[in-house]
Amino acid sequence: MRINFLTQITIAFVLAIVLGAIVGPEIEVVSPLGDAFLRLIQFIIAPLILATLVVGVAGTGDLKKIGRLGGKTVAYYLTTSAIAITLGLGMGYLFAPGAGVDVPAESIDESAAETEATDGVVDTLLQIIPENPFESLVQGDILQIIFFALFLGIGIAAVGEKAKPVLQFFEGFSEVMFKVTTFVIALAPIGVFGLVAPIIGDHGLSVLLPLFKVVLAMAVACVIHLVITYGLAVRVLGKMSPIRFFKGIAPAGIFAFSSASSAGTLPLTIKNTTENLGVSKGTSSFVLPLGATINMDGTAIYQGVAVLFIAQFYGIDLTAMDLMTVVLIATLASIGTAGVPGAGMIMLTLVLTNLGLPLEGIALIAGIDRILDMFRTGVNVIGDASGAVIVDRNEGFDDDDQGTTQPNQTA
Ligand code: DAS
Repeated sequence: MRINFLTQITIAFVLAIVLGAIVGPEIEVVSPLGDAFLRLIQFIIAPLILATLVVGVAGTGDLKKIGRLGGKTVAYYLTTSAIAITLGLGMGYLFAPGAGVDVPAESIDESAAETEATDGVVDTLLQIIPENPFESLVQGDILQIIFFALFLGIGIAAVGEKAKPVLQFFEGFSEVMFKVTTFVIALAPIGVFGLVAPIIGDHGLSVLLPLFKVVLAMAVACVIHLVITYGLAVRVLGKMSPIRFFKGIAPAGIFAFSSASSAGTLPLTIKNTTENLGVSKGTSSFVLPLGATINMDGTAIYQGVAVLFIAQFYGIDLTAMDLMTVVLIATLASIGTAGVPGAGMIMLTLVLTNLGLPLEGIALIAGIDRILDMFRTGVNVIGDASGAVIVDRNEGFDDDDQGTTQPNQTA
């Protein structure tokens, strides 16, 4: 009998709590299982981002022809993602899920707690430009890899036919990395057990209380983002009643919440936007796959809530520069997050690494990651659909009978 992933993770989480509470600090013996899982999710980040981002950008075809549409779509998606991460940080401060948990100082890895001295905004932004992209890949400098992938994708799209073999390589590589990601995520129950049990063994059951506040902070931030950000956007930019929008996209939203996979929901997202929201097939088949690849507002919210929870849990104060770094990285990271279950947790290691926060913090929320993933995927998918409505109402594509696409007039 095959136990589904959610049940597996739940069993692993409960088992870790029970055994951690019974055995106590000696349960530390299972921690290599957790360390191995953390290393696994770290190793797939660089190739995953490179592949999915190159395909996401280049896959939109000849940018010259649809530069304006692509630019508007990406601009809208990045704007809502930046709003989302700011919301997540705001709720993280409001609910302060990790505050007040007294973690003995010796359990903090001083080196991890040292956040790099920031040299100011200009230097931080300059650091994104890679001097040698292959060195960035070797070093795993994700922001430089994202920068490299964006330009590679644009270059492939601009060259067109001659670059087809390159695009095909990255499309194949992207599929391979999606598959490897699902293999790694399938090991999550073992990883969760190896990560959570030692924490309970060392700190006792009281460490679980903040988790309820994490879910609450996540849920409130998601509802605000859905109602305010998307409600206003479809009303003002999409000239559509928010009630009609949410009713029309509800089936895809519910499936996304249940499946925790944007990619898996994509066919239903396209069906709902074309049949219920009047978006043309030309626009939906351009904007939605792009959105499923680069637009992950729910994941961006999660990064904000999770980063603050972990920083508060370990008693690390984040500076304003750190918060700006989180917004930049989480917005860019949400571009490279694959639309598969658990991908957001993989991206969290990238944000934590860049901030110098302890990766062990992931263990604290790994056990409830699937619950958080349901919220973030639901928002991801509804955000993609809001982009399709807005782009279609402003400068979408009509499927006319010559098979070409003509921008349709504002409704
Ligand atoms: N589950 C991912 C998705 O399908 C999002 C995430 O893991 O953050 O959108």
